[in-house]
Amino acid sequence: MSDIHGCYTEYMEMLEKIKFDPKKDEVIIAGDIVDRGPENLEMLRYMESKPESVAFLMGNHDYDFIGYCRGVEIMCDKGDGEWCKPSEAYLYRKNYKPSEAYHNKKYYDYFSDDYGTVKKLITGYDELMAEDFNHWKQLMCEFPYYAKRTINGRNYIIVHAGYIDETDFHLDLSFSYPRGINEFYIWARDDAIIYGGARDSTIVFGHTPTIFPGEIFYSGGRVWYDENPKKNCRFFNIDCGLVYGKYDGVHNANLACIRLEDEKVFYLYGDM
Ligand SMILES: [Mn+2]
Repeated sequence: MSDIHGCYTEYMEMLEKIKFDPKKDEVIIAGDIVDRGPENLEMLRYMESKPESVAFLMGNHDYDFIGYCRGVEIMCDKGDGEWCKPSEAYLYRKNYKPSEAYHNKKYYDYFSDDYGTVKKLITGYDELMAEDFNHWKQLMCEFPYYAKRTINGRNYIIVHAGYIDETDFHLDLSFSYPRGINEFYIWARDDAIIYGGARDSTIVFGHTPTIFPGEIFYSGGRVWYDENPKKNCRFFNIDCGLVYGKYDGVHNANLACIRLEDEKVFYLYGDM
């Protein structure tokens, strides 16, 4: 699965649907567990619980969230080696009055929080401590950028946005991804299939939802598939844009789960 984006309930419904058994099965979440959706804390607590036989991979939203967590730490630093509570940080900072709390944009100078996730966490859950954000940061820093599995003789590479071999990561690509190949793994769009892939492999990725007409991966909210015969490489884009349908009303959005043994795709909505 990929791109859960704070849709914990739907994620759990999918685990039910596929009858996930951690004693026999493995679930790989191909990045982006937070942002956009409503249940970010539930996803973060789930990650913290280190669920058996569940692998988390790095997504661009997880990567950014690491930075936001660092921002919370800085915001909460009282300067005496202690952290204040995030919800009370304004009390400890010069030039901030309680009335300026969360609604004051200056308060957020410490991190960008592009999707308001941190703001919702801090304002919605008074019990959260700076230590929680520190812990999430540490756990997410450990997320690998891709996973490789060989199943029934097929080589699968699971990654958030796109996979590329280091030998194919040319100089001109480094202008698009100046921070290096890890940036390709979590940010690639069309490049995922134009330059990406790997010989004799199947790439399973998400990141760009298949629900927006006109985009290269458009597939009407179904899993998108293509092949590169030159590399004997196959591509599955499994991000069917769940969060856009659930909370932005986009038609045909879905959560997909691909079972690699037989490449059967399970959809949360509809049974196609
Ligand atoms: Mn993404």
